[in-house]
Amino acid sequence: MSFRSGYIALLGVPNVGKSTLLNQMLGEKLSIVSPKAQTTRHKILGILHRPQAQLLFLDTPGLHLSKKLINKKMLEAALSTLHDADIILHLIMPQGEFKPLDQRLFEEAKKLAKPHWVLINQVDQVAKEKLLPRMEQVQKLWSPDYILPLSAKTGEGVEDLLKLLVKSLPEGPAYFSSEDLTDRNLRFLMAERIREQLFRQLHQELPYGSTVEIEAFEEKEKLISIQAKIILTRESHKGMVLGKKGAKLKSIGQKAREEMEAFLGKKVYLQIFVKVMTGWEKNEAQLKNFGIVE
Ligand SMILES: Nc1nc2c(ncn2[C@@H]2O[C@H](COP(=O)(O)OP(=O)(O)OP(=O)(O)O)[C@@H](O)[C@H]2O)c(=O)[nH]1
Ligand SMILES: [Mg+2]
Repeated sequence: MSFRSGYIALLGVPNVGKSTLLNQMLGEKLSIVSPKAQTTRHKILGILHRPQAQLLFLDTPGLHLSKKLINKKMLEAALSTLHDADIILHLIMPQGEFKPLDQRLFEEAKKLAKPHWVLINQVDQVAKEKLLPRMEQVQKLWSPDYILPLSAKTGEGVEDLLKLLVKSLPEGPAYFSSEDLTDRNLRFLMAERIREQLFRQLHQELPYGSTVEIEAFEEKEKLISIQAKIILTRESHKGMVLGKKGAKLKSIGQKAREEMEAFLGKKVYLQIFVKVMTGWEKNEAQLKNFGIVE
């Protein structure tokens, strides 16, 4: 059997489960996940190594229309992956209305003549009888190359998807060495773990006006020492991030540190500072600086 490889883009509206699926396929928590929409802000490559194939997954920000610069840039970043992809995985919910961007995604895939697979995710959330009508609806709307029901959370249907992907990828070399999990560096991945806690532990709009930068990452013999900065867009948010007597920040730091230790397999000493930078999310140069714009 010949070796196969290629890029596989994970696309869909916010919260549908793209990052959860990426992690499930990799068997590793690479991308951050939260119940809030628009958790993922950057295009993230996740590499799955199989004996006869290398699958290069691109996790993307959820497709969402907004006038805000940061959201526009996130949408651009997501749609740009269409050009790199050999296969487009379009995730949808098992019930509910489609969004205009679902239709747009289908049209873009067609325009580019790329394989368009529809994944009905979160099937653990609905009764089995609901799946057939959903599949028929998708078939009528887009007649995609495949329609696969699965659950990114439980893993149901995921191995079948992987087998089909391996068969469908073009013949090609291993582009990355066998130890590589991603093209992102550890600083990025650790900053993401703090951002995940901001999404999980802060309310309403607060996480959307925040970002995280790693200022120092120092590997010592027995531990890794990390210094991070949470950047907020408004002074009034600082108190909410710190919480009463600093309790909220402590809890964010604690959980982020546990996640870091699980990923790095080493003890972590984490220090977090909070800084206000007004309007960073409206400034293209800053968005570039934080890696949201390439
Ligand atoms: N029950 C169930 N929940 C799921 C499944 N997949 C994802 N979720 C949950 O849905 C929420 C969103 O998951 P994410 O993986 O962050 O979704 P996403 O598409 O990456 O979202 P954005 O990055 O915001 O675009 C989380 O609370 C997940 O635990 C699934 O198959 N079943
Ligand atoms: Mg995501």
